[in-house]
Amino acid sequence: MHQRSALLIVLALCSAAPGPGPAGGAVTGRVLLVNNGKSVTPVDVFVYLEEIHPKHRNPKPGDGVKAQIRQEKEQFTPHALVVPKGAEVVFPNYDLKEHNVFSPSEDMPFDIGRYNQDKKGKSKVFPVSGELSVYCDIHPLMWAKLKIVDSAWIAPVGSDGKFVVTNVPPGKYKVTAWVHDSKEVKSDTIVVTEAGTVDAGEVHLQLGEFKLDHLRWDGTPYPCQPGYKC
Ligand SMILES: [Cu+2]
Repeated sequence: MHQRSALLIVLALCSAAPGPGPAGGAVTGRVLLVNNGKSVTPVDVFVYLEEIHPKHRNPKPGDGVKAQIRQEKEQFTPHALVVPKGAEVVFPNYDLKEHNVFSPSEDMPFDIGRYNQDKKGKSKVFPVSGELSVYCDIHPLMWAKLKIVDSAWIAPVGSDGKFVVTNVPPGKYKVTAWVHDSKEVKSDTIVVTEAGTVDAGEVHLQLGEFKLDHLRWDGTPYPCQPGYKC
């Protein structure tokens, strides 16, 4: 069981790049996170907007966007992050010990190697949409979930369930609510007008089952170590 209460969301890191042009409108709403029939405090919950009539965009919504997941106190922080397609995610190491970053994801497996304290960190660009788990090849309890979306309009959900997405160009959208290991939920279609604020209402998101059960990059089990049952 992981410690949701201890998680931090670095809000500024995912303030995805609004495109050039007018400031646009805002979208507000609320996410009700449900676990076993009861509402729970939202942690690691995000929303992003999907266009009803997507426009072909070049560059990608995340081109030039940098986000960060730290390695600190033998944890990845934040544990969950949503970034726009094309974004670069940096993994600085703030510990005085070696860490690694890899993902066994079927669609986007990667391993950026091991490195000791390095506050600049190594990074990786994520050019396609998807969802993947990120681990350390040395420490089995280190985990993060990364979601890459074809959207420039991403916002974290507060502990009160509320969210605000700003700088949204006029048009029709659906709000998608996401928390890792769960199915996404979409709102009804909303219409954003220039400089206006539209309330998307409330969406109910069912919390999934989190399992920290994975192998190392080479497919072998982790060796026994303090705090880890092998
Ligand atoms: Cu590590």
